[in-house]
Amino acid sequence: MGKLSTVEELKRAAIEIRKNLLELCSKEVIHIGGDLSVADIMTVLWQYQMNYDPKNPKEESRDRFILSKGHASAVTSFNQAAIGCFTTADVIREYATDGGRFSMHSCDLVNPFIEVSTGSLGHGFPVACGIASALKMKGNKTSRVYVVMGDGEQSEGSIWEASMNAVHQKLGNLVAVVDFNGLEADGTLDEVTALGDIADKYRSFGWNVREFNGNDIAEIKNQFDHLPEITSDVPTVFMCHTTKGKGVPFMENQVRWHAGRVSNEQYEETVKTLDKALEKEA
Ligand SMILES: Cc1ncc(C[n+]2csc(CCOP(=O)(O)OP(=O)(O)O)c2C)c(N)n1
Repeated sequence: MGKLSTVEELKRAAIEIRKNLLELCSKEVIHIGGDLSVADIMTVLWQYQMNYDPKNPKEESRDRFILSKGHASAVTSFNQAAIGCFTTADVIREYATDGGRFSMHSCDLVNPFIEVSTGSLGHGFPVACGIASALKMKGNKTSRVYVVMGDGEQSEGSIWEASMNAVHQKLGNLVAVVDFNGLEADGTLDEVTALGDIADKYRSFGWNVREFNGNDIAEIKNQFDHLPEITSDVPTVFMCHTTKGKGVPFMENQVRWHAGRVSNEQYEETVKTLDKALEKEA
């Protein structure tokens, strides 16, 4: 338990996260498609990149994490479990129970490892920009603010208002991640609200844009390794091309698996697939 350092370790950790997600998904409805698409990014972020002490979640020098696509709460919880915030068994036992710490959206009232409650799309990103701005004003030079968004979420107007302000405020301590899986809850991006070239939009607003495969652990790690200085003047956005449902063949690129629960047979089949993937990485 704790921080990992190599691509090989991180690849195995991401498969373990997927196994945990599927176990939970055999008991409860979760947003499995978008949890799986962002699983590799979240594994590298939580288990390698972030400066975060699970024993002291309010330490001033910590990195901040905001899940703007708040429905990906399960993949967040399992990664927080992996670094020791609580246990994986806690997440599975308490998920969606009355008063429990874990549910379909993350809540800061019951879970001290959540900076800000999210779930209403388009809200987490402006809050993250505000936190980054406040840290900068306070002269904090140790903390980055990481915020994870969906690509469908980019159709919220608040995203673009905040993205202009982040450049205006010179928030070099801000790292935004867009989980670009091409699907929303009800269809493809182009069917719901076509957004054109999202990366180009950020570029035109003055962001440092990095576009890469968000299911490639080595590439994700490489991009985190080469972030600009926290004290730089330009915010960074990772435009991560991913596959919704990644790692579970019958879920990949299927709108139907935005959210759901798997049958016992589907669960058994998936565990075999993921165990084979683990053997390959051994
Ligand atoms: C303001 C708001 N409108 C609608 C929803 C319902 N909703 C939950 S997830 C989702 C689709 C989001 O798509 P995307 O951002 O691409 O997430 P991903 O596909 O990665 O899960 C929608 C519309 C919401 N949570 N908030």
